[in-house]
Amino acid sequence: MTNNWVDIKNANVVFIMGGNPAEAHPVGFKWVIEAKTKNKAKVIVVDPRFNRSASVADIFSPIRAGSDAAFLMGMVNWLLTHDKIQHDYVRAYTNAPLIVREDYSFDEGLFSGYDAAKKVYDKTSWNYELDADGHALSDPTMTHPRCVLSLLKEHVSRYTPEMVERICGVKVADFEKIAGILGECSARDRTATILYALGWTHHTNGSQVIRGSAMIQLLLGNVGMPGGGINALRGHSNVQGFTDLGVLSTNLPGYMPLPNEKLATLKDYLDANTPAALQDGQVNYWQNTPKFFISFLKSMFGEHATAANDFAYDLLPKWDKSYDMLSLFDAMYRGKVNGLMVQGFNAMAAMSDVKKVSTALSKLKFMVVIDPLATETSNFWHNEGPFNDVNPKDIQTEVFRLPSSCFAEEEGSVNNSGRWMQWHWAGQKPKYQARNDGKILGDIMMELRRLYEAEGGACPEQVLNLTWDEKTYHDPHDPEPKELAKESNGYALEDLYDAQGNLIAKKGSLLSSFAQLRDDGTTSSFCWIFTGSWTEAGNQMARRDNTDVGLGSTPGWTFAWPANRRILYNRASADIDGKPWDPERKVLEWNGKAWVGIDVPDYGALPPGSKAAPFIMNAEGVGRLFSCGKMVDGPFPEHYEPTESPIATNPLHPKVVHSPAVRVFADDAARFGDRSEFPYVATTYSVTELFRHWTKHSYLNAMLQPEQFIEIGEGLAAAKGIGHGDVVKVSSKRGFITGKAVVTKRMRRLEIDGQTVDQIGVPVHWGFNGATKKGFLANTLSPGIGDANSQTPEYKAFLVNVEKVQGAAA
Ligand SMILES: Nc1nc2c(c(=O)[nH]1)N[C@H]1C(S)=C(S)[C@@H](COP(=O)(O)OP(=O)(O)OC[C@H]3O[C@@H](n4cnc5c(=O)[nH]c(N)nc54)[C@H](O)[C@@H]3O)O[C@H]1N2
Ligand SMILES: Nc1nc2c(c(=O)[nH]1)N[C@H]1C(S)=C(S)[C@@H](COP(=O)(O)OP(=O)(O)OC[C@H]3O[C@@H](n4cnc5c(=O)[nH]c(N)nc54)[C@H](O)[C@@H]3O)O[C@H]1N2
Ligand SMILES: [Mo]
Repeated sequence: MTNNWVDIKNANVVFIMGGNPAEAHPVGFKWVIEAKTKNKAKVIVVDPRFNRSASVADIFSPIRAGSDAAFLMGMVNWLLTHDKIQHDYVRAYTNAPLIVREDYSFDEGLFSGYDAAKKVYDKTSWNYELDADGHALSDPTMTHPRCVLSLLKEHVSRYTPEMVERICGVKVADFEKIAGILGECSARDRTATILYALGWTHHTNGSQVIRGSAMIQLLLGNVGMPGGGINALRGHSNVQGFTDLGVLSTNLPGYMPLPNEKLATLKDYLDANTPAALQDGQVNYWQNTPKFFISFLKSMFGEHATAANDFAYDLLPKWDKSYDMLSLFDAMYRGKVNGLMVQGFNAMAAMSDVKKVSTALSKLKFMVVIDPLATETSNFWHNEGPFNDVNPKDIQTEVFRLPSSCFAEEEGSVNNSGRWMQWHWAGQKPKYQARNDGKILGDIMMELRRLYEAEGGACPEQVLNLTWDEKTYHDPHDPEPKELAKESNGYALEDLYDAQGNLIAKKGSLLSSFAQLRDDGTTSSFCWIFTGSWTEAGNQMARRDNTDVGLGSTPGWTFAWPANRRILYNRASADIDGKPWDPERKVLEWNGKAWVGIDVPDYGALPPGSKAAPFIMNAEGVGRLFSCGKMVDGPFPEHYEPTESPIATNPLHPKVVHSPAVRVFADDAARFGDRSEFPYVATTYSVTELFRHWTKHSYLNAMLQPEQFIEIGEGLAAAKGIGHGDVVKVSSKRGFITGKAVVTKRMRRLEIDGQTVDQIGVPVHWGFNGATKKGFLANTLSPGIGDANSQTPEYKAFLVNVEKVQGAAA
């Protein structure tokens, strides 16, 4: 989230699309209700289903799953053509005035630079035209034909309300009503918050959908504002911490990339990841990459990281290609992986295309599962009849189960969607043979260390030089969460002085701010964005002062990264002179000498009038309506049909129907179905009563939602002779599942491109283990293809058929 849960109460409009917080975030949803009741906020829900969030919304529109990019680009077009944008904000704080290179183009579904043979884009042309200093050319009048605003207008002009209706099935009247309400938030004193989650991310163009929403918020002047922002409703209670700590195959902590094999030296890495400012006078915060990265290396390798050996850069693994889950399981499927460690992950249930996953797991030599429960993954080799039709004799994989504790049995921090790092304490000790994850990993690590010490082997220094040792932890077999938390925060390794020669941190003390980090090996920090979370003043995450300093902000409650900032880009809540756009919604104000207000200002002491713009993490300092360099599938979002589409074409450009930059694995094309055999759109989602695939092991939850159900609209049910409670078989090209039919008005028929389209709802929680009824895994149905940027599987738009199972008892 750019903002935080409590801040939702400050919104005038709550726009919920691709998320269902009433159901998946029922506690946080109280802030939506607060906005509605106390702030008279309008709540809008756009979802394939009339869901529990929709039940308290002022406006609901159904939409075809997988068509959100068209809706959002339609919204951008509507805001631009109706002049509902915050002009001063757009001119000063976005890249709308910047001029794009002459060789950039978009034609019939393809951006410039496409290599059809390799199915990848060369992104060179997706950039600004630069002057001799390397700064982007700009036209403050925003009329230059190649300024971002002009190109954007042209790009979205195809997305008329009629085109939105044709692609999404959203009626023109509904669309215009929603656009009218959002458009009002271009006023300085009105804000909309956007709440989204998996309904946007689980698509082949999911990242672009989210960019689309960010573009709307920039045009409305809502980023940095209380009651505004782009707010991802994060999943597992600590999945925010997961990404913060870089637990993705090509990432490092603090949103730094893990080096790839082309970056052979420290200098190569720093050159590639330390941007130069793209406009004069910008903060360009990533210019500090060397400080963050070298402090990270010091935290990893301690005294073994010296200036003379490039701070042990050589010991850091380098990636050759992404090892995202889809490619890892594909490699396994092709017999290229020997062993797998699975920690807190139920791959059989959670990954798409279960049949491929179980085939993949059966080709391993061994698998170690660290989990408190016996899951479908640790039991993948069990023959469960129709639900898991395998022959254990065919499976060679040796499975080891290491029982772990659960979150309530250990202390630590949990980072919520609003970036609040909240410390919690263990409720009880792990029972029986279960151990905390730190203890399990500690024992494995120390055994590896012992073996490398005893036997040597290839590059033993990668293990032996790590700071995972007696000097760092009281017991390296069982590092304590508080030791790890302090390591993340970071230490002064020498006495540190500021430019005036004042001592700012004594050797060995905990740092209080990432501004203290150095690139000369005198500081360490495992995750620079966490610096300040555990200082010499104590554990800042354990603070529990809930004094409201205004607008619901409680800076004394826990610690929010970065720097305890509660609203990111908060400098943008004030105009270029430092006056709040809306005096009623004052976060910061320039009082002539300093920034004062209720939040930590985004760029230190720089006064208004300096050239620095609020989007300090971008080298150009402004928010990007046109994305340079980062996205792999285009600088503007574009609608592409899902891999399995219910219509024959892409109404926008029939020559390029699907995302041209999406990755398809060799054998998988044969695993995709088409609309002649599988005419209905299926989407998947969660229910409140179950959490993913684990609370089905608890009897109370199992009683509330005992078995798989399938939501089917009344029209389709009538046409197929399906009654409420009948057992139905839902099949895709990849397999079938059965479940009880819930025939409901909540799923409506849509008109898409002149054709009737029915959608089917498949909640995802059941399987063949646990206290619920034994059943199929919903992901038997979903395809193994992912978002072009993030590789998140396309769980939420694929094709199925549905039939009543004759003779089955209701
Ligand atoms: N009770 C409970 N709470 C949970 C979880 C749980 O399992 N149970 N899981 C947690 C996790 S890990 C996560 S990531 C979050 C997920 O939180 P959410 O993303 O809110 O959960 P979902 O139910 O997957 O999907 C949200 C909505 O997206 C809609 N949708 C499906 N396809 C599309 C589409 O193409 N476009 C649009 N606009 N909407 C679509 C679905 O109908 C659903 O209403 O919830 C967390 N909270
Ligand atoms: N079709 C479809 N598929 C989906 C989704 C969807 O919406 N539709 N949602 C996707 C999303 S957003 C997510 S996050 C994934 C979820 O995928 P998973 O994370 O695989 O799902 P969980 O069932 O939450 O599995 C987590 C496991 O962690 C174990 N566990 C709990 N606490 C601890 C602990 O302290 N230590 C250890 N070692 N283990 C612990 C639990 O027992 C459980 O087995 O599923 C994805 N799959
Ligand atoms: Mo999730």
